[in-house]
Amino acid sequence: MASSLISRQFALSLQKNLWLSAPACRYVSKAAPQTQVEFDYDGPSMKTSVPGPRSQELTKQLGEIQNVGAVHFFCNYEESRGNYLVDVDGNRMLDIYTQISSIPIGYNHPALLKVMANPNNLSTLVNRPALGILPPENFPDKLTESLLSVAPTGMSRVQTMACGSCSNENAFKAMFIWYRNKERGHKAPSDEDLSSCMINQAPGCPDLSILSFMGGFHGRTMGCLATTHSKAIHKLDVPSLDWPIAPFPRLQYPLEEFTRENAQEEARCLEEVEDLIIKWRQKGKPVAGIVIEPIQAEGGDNHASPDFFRSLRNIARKHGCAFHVDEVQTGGGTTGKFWAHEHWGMDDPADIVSFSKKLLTGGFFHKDEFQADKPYRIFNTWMGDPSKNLLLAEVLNVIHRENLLEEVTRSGKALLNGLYELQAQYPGLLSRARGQGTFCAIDICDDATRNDILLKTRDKGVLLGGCGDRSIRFRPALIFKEYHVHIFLNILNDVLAQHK
Ligand code: PSZ
Repeated sequence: MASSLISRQFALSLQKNLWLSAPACRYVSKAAPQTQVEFDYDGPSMKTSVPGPRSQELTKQLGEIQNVGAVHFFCNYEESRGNYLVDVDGNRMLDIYTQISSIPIGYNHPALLKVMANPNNLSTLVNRPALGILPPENFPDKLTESLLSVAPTGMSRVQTMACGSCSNENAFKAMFIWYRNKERGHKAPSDEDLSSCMINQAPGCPDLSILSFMGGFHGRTMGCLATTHSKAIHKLDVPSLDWPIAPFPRLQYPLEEFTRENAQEEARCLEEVEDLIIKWRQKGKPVAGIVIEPIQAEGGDNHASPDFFRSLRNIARKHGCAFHVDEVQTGGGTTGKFWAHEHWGMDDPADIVSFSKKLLTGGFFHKDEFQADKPYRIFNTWMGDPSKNLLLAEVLNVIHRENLLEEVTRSGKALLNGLYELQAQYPGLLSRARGQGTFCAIDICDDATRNDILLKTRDKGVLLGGCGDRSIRFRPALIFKEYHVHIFLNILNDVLAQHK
């Protein structure tokens, strides 16, 4: 009885989403400027403080089943539209966090609902294949239409995966396989290789390493976790690997005002990278690959200059290390270019680029030589999800049709300028405003104040996230326009004024 009720409710909600299209939304007139988001609401609307009573009730219920310590509140995804997330207590919040930076074009975008409602797509939604062995007929075409249309320079191959960690984990394996094949002169593995790997011993399981950066985040699975250095709570009690960790530049902002000091800091870090590569080779644990985020996200929105990345890429090449750029959080247009590494202006930016979040499917692009030499070496059951490729193809159409990268650049400028102004107004509270596109952040004087500001802005209808020790980060969808920036700045200003 209960299950039939749930499935009926589910069917009704699907129907409502697919066919009745957004009864509660406010459609702006067709004569409105192009930059309006047509399926958006017109502003936040708060009925209770957050979490409201219904959220609290549900948290208690879920608490009987799972750990709910991280749950902020429960959502009503049917009523959420565009830049606004609606919760189960009827609060409507301007969402500048977007499910940890993973909603590309807002909630319930009509173009995506249409893809879902198309009967031709039903079999892709219903039958999830084991893509590595039994892909559907349209799979090569769909990959070409979606991921390959945004392939980074020099890369025409892509492997899809289910999530960001899974993508990085497999990218690391691809780098190790590449490195060992190089060392073996592309000959077949020896019997000793094959027997020793079965008991986790060299030479089959070689002592190779991946160099990562302090403050980096690359996921929570065991291999990725060895390269994640953003918070102790992620790593505590989990055995790890003796891999080198280089310092990531700690720059001063605004970057234009501190070019000399920042160049010195970057040179210091690059020198350390080369030292570590040499040290680990001498230790018998050569560095097979270097992994880095274009902007360290979880670790506190730490930036580095295009010069830093160009030099780092050269160091990798010089020492025979693969260069893996983790664009899980920076990829998909939020910095004003589709990939953040495009800002470096390089012909050969990377060997591997991993993605997830805004790309809807996880995966990694790679150069031809990083394709594993044999099938089943980079493999798992699902290896992605074709329904996500369908949605991604449509997301890319919308980005293109609505010039969303230009829009991101425009609203990003308005956001950063607004943050600069607030920082000048509240020098004791705010500092280090920084960003690229709408991928922005600002520091608050301390952790407790940061958390207090996050709660107060949420109660006034703006959803933000923290990162690092005391930063607030901004991660809106690509349809976040200048007028959304102004709604947000006014609310933040009110919260800060009360704080003074
Ligand atoms: O607390 C967490 O587990 C979080 S909070 C934000 C993330 C994870 N980001 C995921 C992420 C990322 O930002 C970068 C640069 N690389 C890899 C990952 C891992 O992706 P998922 O979470 O999909 O496994």
